[in-house]
Amino acid sequence: MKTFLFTVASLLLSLPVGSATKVSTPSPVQPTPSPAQLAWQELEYYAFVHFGMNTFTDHEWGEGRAHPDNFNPTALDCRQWARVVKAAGMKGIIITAKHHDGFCLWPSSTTTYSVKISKWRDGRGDVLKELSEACKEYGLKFGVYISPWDRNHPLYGTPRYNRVFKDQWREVLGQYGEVFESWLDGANDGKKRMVYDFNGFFETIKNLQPNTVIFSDAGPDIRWVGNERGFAGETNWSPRNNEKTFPGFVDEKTLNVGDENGTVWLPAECDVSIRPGWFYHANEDEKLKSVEQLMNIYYGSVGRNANLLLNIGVDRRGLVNENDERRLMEFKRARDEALKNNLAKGKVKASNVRGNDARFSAEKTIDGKATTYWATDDSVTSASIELDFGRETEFNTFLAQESVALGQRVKKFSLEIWNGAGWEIVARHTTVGHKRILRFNTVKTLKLKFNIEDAKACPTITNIEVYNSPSP
Ligand code: FUL
Repeated sequence: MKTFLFTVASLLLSLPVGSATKVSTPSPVQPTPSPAQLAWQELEYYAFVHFGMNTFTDHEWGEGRAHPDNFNPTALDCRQWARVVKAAGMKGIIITAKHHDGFCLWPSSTTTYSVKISKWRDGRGDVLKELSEACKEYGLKFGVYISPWDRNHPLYGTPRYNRVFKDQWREVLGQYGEVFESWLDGANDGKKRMVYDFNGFFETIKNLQPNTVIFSDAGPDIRWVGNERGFAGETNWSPRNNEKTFPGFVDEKTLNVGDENGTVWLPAECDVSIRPGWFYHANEDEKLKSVEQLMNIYYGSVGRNANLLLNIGVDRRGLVNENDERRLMEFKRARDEALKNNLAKGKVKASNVRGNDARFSAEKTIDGKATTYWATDDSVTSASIELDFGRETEFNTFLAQESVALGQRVKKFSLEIWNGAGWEIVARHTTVGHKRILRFNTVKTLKLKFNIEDAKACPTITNIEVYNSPSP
């Protein structure tokens, strides 16, 4: 009996109290991102550049018959692209190294249809070399899109073309330094249909650059979001059931939302053009998306657990067009203004803290550190944190982030404000993921409550922010 009491007493004494305890970190919820996928998610916003023969023939889908001499930028300057992109707050550039017309922007040995045969710089020009060097200089990531559909190559439509396509990846991934994202679609010819060796393509790519992330409609690393409007689903899971999908799979409904119980980590990327078309057309100079549209796109992509790949116009001079530059900078200013003054300061407490351990306290959501997070006990999958501003505070924007290295967990959450007598609901939604941003009519309150109403496992919230944006 004595021994029993002693055991109980020592058990009680060893119960977690304050920061002295050693509760374990939460186990990951599968699937989880690879280090390359995690690093990719941090980029959030980067540029797509469609530039090539179509720029000079005023086409969107060239047929691969325009003479190579048509490609002749008068003042190509990739450092100008990099300067603009950097100033716009974007983290990298993905270039159409080859679009469907088959024209290669690098001197390829796999085709007779490339810069090598054009009169531009007497056939000695190499856009990829110039761009990759400019990206390095400006601290930007460099990425490439090579279209599998090739309307020029004589072997297209035969199995031998698969080798050509792999060789194109070998050339591009082998000579220009690190490629952060390898982008391809499943585009195919209506008549000369190809059976693409996608697995072989992916293997070739990964052998050359193990850290690149491969984008396609079906991954293997990044999935298409299912539309070219720039919007992920309100619910957006990075996990995905990918067995039945393939590059060329275009089911917006499922691509847009992912799968709550998906077996692979396959986060979404939103590709959208600042102009109506992907390539530069002078007659679209007045048709760029407005700042308001771009802000909606930003909240609909980065604000919904996706990355934003915004396409900009490089014109026939080989420069980012003035109209695009101006709009990009206006968009940057609007974003900076909207998310300038983080009001998430004050006293924060949680309904449950994992093992009562300070390492997992509610404060971790407002400490500005990406490595720390608030977590609950394993048995707790609905919990809330309460932020007391200390004075009446007006806001219209709320941002939350999960520590997705441990898997995406939150299934349902809500936001409430204190109205003096009770809690009033402001918003109720589903997923959070890497980043979730909510906008609502301006409210004024002393405190807010972020409720995780349901989660796959104990929530791990790394960050919350609150803003009073001038243009919600
Ligand atoms: C699609 C292409 O068909 C369009 O021309 C554009 O390049 C877009 C980004 O991808 O698959």
